[in-house]
Amino acid sequence: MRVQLIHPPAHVNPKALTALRPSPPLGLAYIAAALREAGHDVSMLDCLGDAPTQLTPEGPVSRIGLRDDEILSRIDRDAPVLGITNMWSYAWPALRQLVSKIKNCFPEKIIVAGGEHFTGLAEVSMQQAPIDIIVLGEGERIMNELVGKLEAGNFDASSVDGIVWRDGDKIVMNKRPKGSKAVDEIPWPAWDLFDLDVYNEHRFLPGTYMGKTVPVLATRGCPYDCTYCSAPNMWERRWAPRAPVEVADEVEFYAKEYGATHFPFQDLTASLQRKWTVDFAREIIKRNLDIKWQLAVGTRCEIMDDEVCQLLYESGCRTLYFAPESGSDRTRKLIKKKMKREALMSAVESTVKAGITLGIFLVIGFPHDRREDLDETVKLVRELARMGVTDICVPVFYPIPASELYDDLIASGRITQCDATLLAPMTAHLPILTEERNYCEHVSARELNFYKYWIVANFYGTSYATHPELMTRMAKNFFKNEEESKMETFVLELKKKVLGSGTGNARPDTRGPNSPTPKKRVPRAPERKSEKTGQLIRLRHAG
Ligand code: B12
Repeated sequence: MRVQLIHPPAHVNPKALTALRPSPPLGLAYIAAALREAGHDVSMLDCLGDAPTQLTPEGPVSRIGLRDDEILSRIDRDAPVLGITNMWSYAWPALRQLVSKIKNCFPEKIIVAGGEHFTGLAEVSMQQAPIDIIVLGEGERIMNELVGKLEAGNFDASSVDGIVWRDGDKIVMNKRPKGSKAVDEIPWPAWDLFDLDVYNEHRFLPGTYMGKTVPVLATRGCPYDCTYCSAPNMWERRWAPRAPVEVADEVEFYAKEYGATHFPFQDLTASLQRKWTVDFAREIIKRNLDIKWQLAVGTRCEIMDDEVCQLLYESGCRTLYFAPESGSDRTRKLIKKKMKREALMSAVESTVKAGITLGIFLVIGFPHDRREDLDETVKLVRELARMGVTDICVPVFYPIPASELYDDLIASGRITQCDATLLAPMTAHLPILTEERNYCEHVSARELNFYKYWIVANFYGTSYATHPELMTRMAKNFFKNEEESKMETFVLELKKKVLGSGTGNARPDTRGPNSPTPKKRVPRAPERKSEKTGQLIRLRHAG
């Protein structure tokens, strides 16, 4: 069957104080690869990659990418199924308008949606836009079963586990299949359907930019149940690692076939098992690949001792982020972080000693936070700075759909299911927090603003006073346009804003509705054979 997948435009808040940049949709690239392996004819409409410098103000945020009329003109007339992704709920208010326009123009097409947002707010999304089917959670197996059955005709939606569909006016949610541990069966992402050179050129990539980049994923899910995170709903509380050899094969393939030298991992938490982490590092070292990599989204710290960190550094790992979220034992307990202070401090020591750039993720203003909790965070960041930590990130808490705290705040009536709530992540990095965006019961927005800047000043003040070499490095990198830390990324993004990187228009549509795959740079991933059976590795259906 012919399927067109759509990567919507990105949204940024031009006033936000953040180093975050859009990035290529790894999840959608996996869906494309799975559909292609099942024999379907897949094309990709990359609304960001096709207009990376086209900035369109849309209320409090700005869109980067194609405008709606340009997107509609690029819809594949011959594809009966359109698949659309959305990872971030803050993008939904804009995206639902686009979905409605697509359905108005192409009422006969089946719109299938997937991604973190749709998994967290499936019914709401179906009520607010003419989506036909939502695939919940991990999508490869469910999407293959769905499209296979649509192609076979006589489609019975109730027979596909893990989808939400329309039965007349009713919205029906089928039961979700159990997540599979057989992650090595999943075909490598179809990066050949994207122009990753464009993402590299604009540094639209996760983490700090350290050279020609391809994002990768080594594991799926996370066994923890932190109250502010939606991962338990998205992936169940499972952790499924790929075989270290498999991940190294993929990295080596991009290094050899695309000349990539940098690999940000998008895992929720890759370094959960000491043995897996050591085996992976040794696999990379054995292959003598001249690469750099990082865990761009944060990872658990418990296994990080001297031996592990030295091996990681030797294998090219240059940046890690630990996420204690707070210096307060009370807060960490209440958010179920299950991270002991001793484990954190010893991991920090080993990581810094190995020469790996370390950043720390913190959050202030959790609903239960008190001044004394925030004071603990102030003390913690001073100590971390003295120990050689390079960066901190301190957004003010905002509720994420399908997380425990989100449901609590809805239940208590503190928030309602509305656009303002969804847009909260977009305002979390604004210079000043206002009371209506403050979800903390014990500390006012004015005080939280004070604490945010007091924590940042204490960290960077102590850091540069005790590690002046970090300032010299930043100055050097500023002129070389290089970045080795979030602060350096932030400063370079400011430079880009001030010097103006120039806004451009959409790239010419090289695809014409009838040419499925345009010329791309990353070659198509090879077919893989199982070492044991010699058989081609194939994705088997769920259940
Ligand atoms: C990597 C990551 C980042 C990276 C880059 C993300 C990127 N573009 O790829 C960075 C660090 C930039 C980032 C930033 C932020 N992130 Co983030 N991020 C993640 C993380 C940890 C992993 C995403 C990932 O790669 N997963 C692996 C792939 C394979 O999974 P997937 O994308 O979900 O795709 C699968 C399914 O969803 C489904 N699927 C996906 N698309 C489609 C389409 C179809 C048609 C179908 C059928 C199926 C399908 O199938 C795929 C394969 O199984 C997720 C948590 C998670 N999902 O695991 C949080 C997460 C998405 N991030 C989150 C947030 C809030 C943010 C920030 C807003 C935080 C902040 N305030 O700054 C910023 C926003 C940045 C921005 N640019 O605007 C929240 C979003 C919650 C929500 N509902 O909005 C999440 C869920 C974290 C959490 N649990 O709270 N993030």
